[in-house]
Amino acid sequence: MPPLAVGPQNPGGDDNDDGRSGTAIISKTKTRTKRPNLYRVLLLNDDYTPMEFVVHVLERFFNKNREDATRIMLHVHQNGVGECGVFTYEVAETKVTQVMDFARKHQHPLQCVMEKN
Ligand code: TYC
Repeated sequence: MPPLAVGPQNPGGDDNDDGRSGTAIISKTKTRTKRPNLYRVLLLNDDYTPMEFVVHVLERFFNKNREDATRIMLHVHQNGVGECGVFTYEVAETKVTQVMDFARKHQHPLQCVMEKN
């Protein structure tokens, strides 16, 4: 016995059933991967924060080894600003907050900011 009539939107049917007995529509959903916006996290130079503290910040919060941390710190010292890393919005925001809290706790005026890449 043939199936009872089904409407144009195929009520009651599954997605691969066009309502005609013995036939099916195979649909494929396209995967669309969106690249996230990225943000640079920057350290700013000042006259008071000890160089060793900045190196420690780069090791602790940006997972730099001592050599890279020293290179970045000296770049900031000489140029006024330097990049610690590039992250998604939430990660960048967390890094900035962690660095600012840590600097405040140790009473250093070190500033850390983020900017859209
Ligand atoms: N200019 C600081 C000094 O001479 C060192 C320093 C480097 C401070 C980098 C901040 O982001 C900074 N003690």
